[in-house]
Amino acid sequence: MKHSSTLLILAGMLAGSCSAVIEPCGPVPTENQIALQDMEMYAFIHYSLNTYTDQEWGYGNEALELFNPENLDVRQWVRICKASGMKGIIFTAKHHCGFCMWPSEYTDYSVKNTPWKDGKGDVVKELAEACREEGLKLGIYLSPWDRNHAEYGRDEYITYFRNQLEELMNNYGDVYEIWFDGANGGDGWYGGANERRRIDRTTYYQWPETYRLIREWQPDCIIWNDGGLRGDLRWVGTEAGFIGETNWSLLYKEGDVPYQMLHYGVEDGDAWVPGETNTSIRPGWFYHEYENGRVKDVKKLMETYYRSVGRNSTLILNFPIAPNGLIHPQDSIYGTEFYKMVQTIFKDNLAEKASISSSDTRSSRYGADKAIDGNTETYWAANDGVTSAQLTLEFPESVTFNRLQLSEYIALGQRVKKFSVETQNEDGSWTQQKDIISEEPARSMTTIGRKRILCFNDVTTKAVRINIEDSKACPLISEIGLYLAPSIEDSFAKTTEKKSANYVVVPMKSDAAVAPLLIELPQVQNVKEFRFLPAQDNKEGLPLNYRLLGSVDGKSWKTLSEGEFSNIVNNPIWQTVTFTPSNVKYLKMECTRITSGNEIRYSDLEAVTE
Ligand code: FUL
Ligand code: CA
Repeated sequence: MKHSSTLLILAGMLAGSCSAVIEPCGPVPTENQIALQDMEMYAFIHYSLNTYTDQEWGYGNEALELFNPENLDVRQWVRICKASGMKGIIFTAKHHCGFCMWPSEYTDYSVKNTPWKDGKGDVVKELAEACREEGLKLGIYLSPWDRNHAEYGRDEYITYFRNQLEELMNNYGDVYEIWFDGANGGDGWYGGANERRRIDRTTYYQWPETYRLIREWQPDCIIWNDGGLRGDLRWVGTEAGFIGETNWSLLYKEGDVPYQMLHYGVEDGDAWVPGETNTSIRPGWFYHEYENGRVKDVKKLMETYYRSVGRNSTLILNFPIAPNGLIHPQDSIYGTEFYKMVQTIFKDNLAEKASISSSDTRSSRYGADKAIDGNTETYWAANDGVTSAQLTLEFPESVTFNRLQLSEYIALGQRVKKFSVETQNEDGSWTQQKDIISEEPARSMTTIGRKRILCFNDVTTKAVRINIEDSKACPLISEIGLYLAPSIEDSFAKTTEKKSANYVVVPMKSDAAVAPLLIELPQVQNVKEFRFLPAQDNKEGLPLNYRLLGSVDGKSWKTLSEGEFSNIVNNPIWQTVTFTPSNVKYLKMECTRITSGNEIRYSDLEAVTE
C-alpha cells in the first residue's frame, strides 16, 4: 500500500470512515496530461510553401520566392481560433517539405530567404506573441520527415533535427505540445538527390534522447508521436474526426499500436496515453481554393465534437491559412458559430434541478450530490469492491432533454466499463435510451472517462437512472449533465445567406466591460452605412448604445458614428447607422450599455458600400 498508516488514519478520521481513502485504479494521468485534457479543444494551423503550390505535401524543392503573403496577420488567426473555442494553437513550424516558418540558423530553406518582410520575418515568433496576448497556448508541429534536407536518412540529420528543436523549444516561450508526425513517405528532393529514402521509424530518430532534451527544455510540454517512441498522447487512427465509443485513455508501454488500440485504447493498458482526435475544418490540411465550398458546417462540427470531446478525447481542429496570409471567412464563420452552439447547448444543466440518490455510497464526503454540484473536483464514489451501482435523478417537474454528459474523476484512473441510461415514463415504467449518433451500438455505452456525451431524441421525464453495470474498481462520477440542444437545422441552416457571410466577426480582447466586436471585410471598401441585426433568440447581450470605428490596417481607428439603439429590446429589428463614406477594411463596434453579459450578440450585420 502506498499511503503510510498515519495518513490513512488521518484521512479516515477526516471523512468519518476508513473506507474514504480511494486507491488509484491502474495508471493515472500526470498533471500535464490532465491540463491538456482539460483544454478539450485546440487548433492546428497548416501553413507553408504548400499553400502557394496547392499541395498537401511539398517535395522539398519548392521555390522560396513563393512565400510573400501580402496580408499575413497572425492576430486574425488567433482571434478566430479563440472565438471558435480553441484553447491553443499547434503550428506547422516545419512540414514535410522542410521549409521553416522561423529563421532557423541551421538551414537556408526558411522565411529568412524569402521576399516576405525582406527576409526579416518570423511566423513562429509573431504567433507566439499573439497567442500570449490572447491567452492561448502555443504548440509546435515539427515534421521529423524532411524532404528538403540532403542528409535525411543519415545520422547528420538527427543532429540537425535536434538543433531545430532546440531553437523552437528555447526561443519562443512555453510550448504546451510538440507534434512529431509519423509520415515518412520515402521520396523527396533531399538536396538534389531526388530519390527514395527509407528509414526505420522506431530507431532512426533516436527518440529517447530527443525526449530527454524536450523534458529538460520544456518540462510541461506534452509529446505527441505517431510511430516513434510512446508519447504522452496518441493518434486515434483516422483523420476523419472521431474516436471509438469505447475509449480507454490507456495503452501498453511497449509494443506496436495497431488501429484497434489507437481508436479504442486498451482496457488493461499500463500507461496513461489519452486519445487526441485530429481533423481539418476542410477536406485537406492545407488551403485549396477549390475546397471553399466544402468547409465543415456547424452541424458537422457539432458531430465532430460529440465524437471526440464527447468520447473522452481532445479535439484538434485544423484551420488552413489562405495564400493571402489569413483564415478564409467561411472557416471563420463556421468555426465561431460552432463554438456559439457548444456554449448554447451546454449552458443550463438541467440535472442541477434534480434530487439525486445512489444505490451505494462510500460516505457523505462522496455522496451522490457531489455528481451534480458543478465542481469537477468533487465526486460520488461507491464502496471498495462495488463495481455496479445506480444513480437516480428525480425532478419536481418534468424536464425535456436530449444530451447526457457523464464524467469520471480520472485523477484516480479510468474505471467504468459498461453503463446504461433509463428514463421513467408517466406510468412508472422505464425506457432505455440509445445514443442516436452511435456507429457501433455494441460499444455505445461502455467507457466514460473524462467526458462522455450521449445524444438522445428529445425525452420528457421526471426521473433519469444511470446504471453503472461494470467497472474496473468502485466507480467515481464527478459530474452529470442533462441538456436540451436546439435543432441545428433551425438555428443555422441560413448561415450562408447572411449578409455577414463574407466577413470575419469576432469579439476583441479589451479591458472594456463589453468586448468590442471586430468586423473584418474581405478588402478595403468605401463604406457609408452599417446595419446591425440583434440576436433574435433571446434578449441577452443586446447593445443599447454603440460607437462605430473604422480602420484600414486594424491598428489606427477613426470614429465613424456613435449613438443609441433605441427600442432594440422590445423590437430587435435591423438597426441602421449612416456616416460620411470612408475607406475601411475593419470596423469596430464598441458598446458601453448592454442588456446582460459582456459580449455583443448579433444575428447578422452588413457594411453597405457606396
Ligand atoms: C499527416 C500529415 O502527413 C499531414 O500532412 C498533416 O500534417 C496531418 C496533421 O498529419 O500525417
Ligand atoms: Ca462534482
